[in-house]
Order: sequence, then C-alpha cells, then structure tokens
Amino acid sequence: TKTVLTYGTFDLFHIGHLNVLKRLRALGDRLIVGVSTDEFNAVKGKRPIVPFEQRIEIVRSIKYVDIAIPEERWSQKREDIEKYDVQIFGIGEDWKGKFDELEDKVEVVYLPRTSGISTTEMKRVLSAF
Ligand code: C2G
Repeated sequence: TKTVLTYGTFDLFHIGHLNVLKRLRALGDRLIVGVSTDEFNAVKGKRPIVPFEQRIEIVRSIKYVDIAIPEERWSQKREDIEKYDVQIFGIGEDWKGKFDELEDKVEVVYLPRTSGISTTEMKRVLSAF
C-alpha cells in the first residue's frame, strides 16, 4: 500500500481543507492525517475556535481520510513516517520547502492552496456581524 501523511489544525473545516485531503488521498491508497491538538496549536501560535476532540472527529469522518491521529509536536513527523510506513508526505504550498528534510525517507509534495477561503478570512467575515 502507498501511504500518504499530512498534518493540520483543520479549524472550522472548509472546502480548502477538503480539497487538499482529496488531492492527497489521490496520490496513494491510504491517507493519514495528524490533527494539531489545542496544546500544539498554542506552540504554532494558533487559537482554534473548534476544540481538538471535535476537529479530529470531523477529519476522521471525511471519506478521503483513513486514519486521524493527534499532532502534538513538530518532531513527530519522522516517528509517524516509520510507524505507519509512509511513502509520501504532503501539505499545502504555504509550507513549501519547510519539510524538505523528510526527503531522505519519503516523497515530499506541496499542493496548491484553495484560494478565497481560509479560517482567518471566515473569522474576519463573521466578526463583522
Ligand atoms: N489549506 C488549503 N487551502 C486553504 C486553506 C488550507 O489547501 N485555503 C490546506 C493547508 O495548506 C494545509 C491544510 O489545508 O495543508 C490544513 O490547513 P491548516 O489547518 O491551516 O494547517 P496548519 O495550521 O498549516 O498546520 O505540522 C504541520 C502543521 O500542523 C500544519
């Protein structure tokens, strides 16, 4: 089996998240998604609106996702690559170049983001009401 791995916060799940998961799943035959815990989001400088337990349950319910795991620290990517026998690491191109050091273990792909949608933009629009 060809296993694909990615990570993200997936707050206020939207079409941009769906598109990247759909595209990543199409690169192999199993997709594993690490969902950032609330504590790790604090490390990333993010404060999600939706609590971790709900964000991971939503991601787990997406038909393109085979396994959803907690993402607790930057350094777990290598462990997860070994643990799940991953062949491809993929993520949106906002991270372009940031995970190239994984290329000794896996193929690293950066996919185009979906324009016109982001959690930040959604918060801004909602705050106008
Ligand atoms: N994304 C996208 N298009 C958007 C918004 C997001 O393709 N309009 C993608 C991002 O590129 C990422 C995924 O959706 O691949 C999840 O986005 P975030 O939840 O913002 O993830 P992030 O906080 O960047 O977490 O260790 C890696 C980090 O945990 C990544």
